[in-house]
Amino acid sequence: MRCSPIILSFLLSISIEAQPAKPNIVLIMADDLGYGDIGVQGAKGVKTPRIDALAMAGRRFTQAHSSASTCTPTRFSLLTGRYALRQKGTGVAPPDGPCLIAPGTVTLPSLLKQGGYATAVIGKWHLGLGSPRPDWSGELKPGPLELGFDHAFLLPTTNDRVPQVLVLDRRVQHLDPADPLWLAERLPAGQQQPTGLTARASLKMDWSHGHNQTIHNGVSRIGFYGGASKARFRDEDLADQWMQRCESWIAAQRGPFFLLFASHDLHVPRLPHERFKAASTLGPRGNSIAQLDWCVGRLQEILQHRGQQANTLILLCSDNGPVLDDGYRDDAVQRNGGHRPAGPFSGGKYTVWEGGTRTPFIAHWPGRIKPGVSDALICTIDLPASMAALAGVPLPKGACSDSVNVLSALLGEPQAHGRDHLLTQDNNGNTLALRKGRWKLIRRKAAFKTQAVISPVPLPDQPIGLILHDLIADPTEQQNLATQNPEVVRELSTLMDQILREQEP
Ligand code: NG6
Ligand code: CA
Repeated sequence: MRCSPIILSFLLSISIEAQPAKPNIVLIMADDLGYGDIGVQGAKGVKTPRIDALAMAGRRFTQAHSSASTCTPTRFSLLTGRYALRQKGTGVAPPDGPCLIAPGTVTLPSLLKQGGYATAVIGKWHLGLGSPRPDWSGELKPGPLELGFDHAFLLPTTNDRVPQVLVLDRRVQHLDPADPLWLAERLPAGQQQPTGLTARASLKMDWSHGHNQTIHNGVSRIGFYGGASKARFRDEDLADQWMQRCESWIAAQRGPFFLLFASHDLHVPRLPHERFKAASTLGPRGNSIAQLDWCVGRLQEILQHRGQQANTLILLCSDNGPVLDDGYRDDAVQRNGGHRPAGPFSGGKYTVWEGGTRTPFIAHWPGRIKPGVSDALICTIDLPASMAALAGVPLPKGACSDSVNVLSALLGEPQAHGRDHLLTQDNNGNTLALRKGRWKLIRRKAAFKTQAVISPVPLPDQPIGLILHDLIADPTEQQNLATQNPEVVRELSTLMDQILREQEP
């Protein structure tokens, strides 16, 4: 049968319309933002009106976790859908560290790319670049572009680590070949330059522990570097530069897109733009929260301006729990007042207590996600499986095997449920926690430094070994119920061992 071109184009348009359009996905991952650091979850001394509005118009999750209590392992799992403890060397990445994810690995962006998405990462990377180490004056490869991102505009690690330059796709932006960038753990022999130790009095923000090497922008950092004078940024301008890049990249898209905006707020050194100087009563830590909130609003404006707001799923979460003094004297402790960065929970960054990984988590998609609050157990590691499901991309066999498809919970569908259980870890996986139902088993292999812990009540000294908490009766994790509940300990230990034994297929 012959079909006239008019009928054919009519039939084609019906079939296109019958296919629900794939939404854009904007994933905002904050840095060190605690459960209690946003207005809707009780923040005091800082206002987060844009984040609060996002939460009110979307779904707010009260039992969402980052998979680890530091940055690198959480981001590793966010992209790969694999628990970071399965790969050695996934703790906080050093300035000169190699790319931690092997090219060819199935990742969150590679899955979305397969589903027809354009993909970009803008902000903090902290997963290493290059192999066996970054070639700062050449191509920084492998990196995000080998892992499924079409575009990258990045701070290589953290801003308290050298170097203070931005990476545009595979190269340091504005690098003058006549002024190459060198980087070292120790100051090379014969090289003279002031440090946080030798020129401490000149610093605009003093350090409290570590962070006393190269000085840039009046702030001393971890590690040594030199050169690249035209490539260096001012910390205070980072958020604006990232927002400009988000805007231009979004404007260039003609089909569905996935943008990972990995904010550096509120990681140390906390140097938000000067216009946020008086944005909170908490000092730089609160002012950085205000800057993050501004970015959330700015992204929404950008989407609105392009007519993309209704068709965009915005997700917001943090990479790990909060910390007050993380190495700089920025008054975070002195000006904290009655604010509870981890909300009602114990512990914070570096710990597997709830405060270390219980993250703010918002899913917002106008017209599609019914506003509300959900207590489904979900984790940042679940985004590869969930976003692949949203994009209609089947997961290749064995890929992202620790990632659970929690899309129905994210969308707030009836009968939706989150995970059955969840493993969380500290930086290197020396301390693990397994959550299942009301129970949480902590397995602690090493003594724990408590310097960074923020808790509503002092935590008892906890032994190396097994600790069992009932999170319903004891949400602040005060009591070890292991001795009274041997059968629960046995069940959760067996499950933990089973998870740890699972290898790459
Ligand atoms: C620690 C740093 C801390 C922070 C952290 C990584 C010192 C004393 N402390 O080693 O300031 O940079 O690493 O944070 O150097 S994260 O959020 O990227 O995991
Ligand atoms: Ca972090």
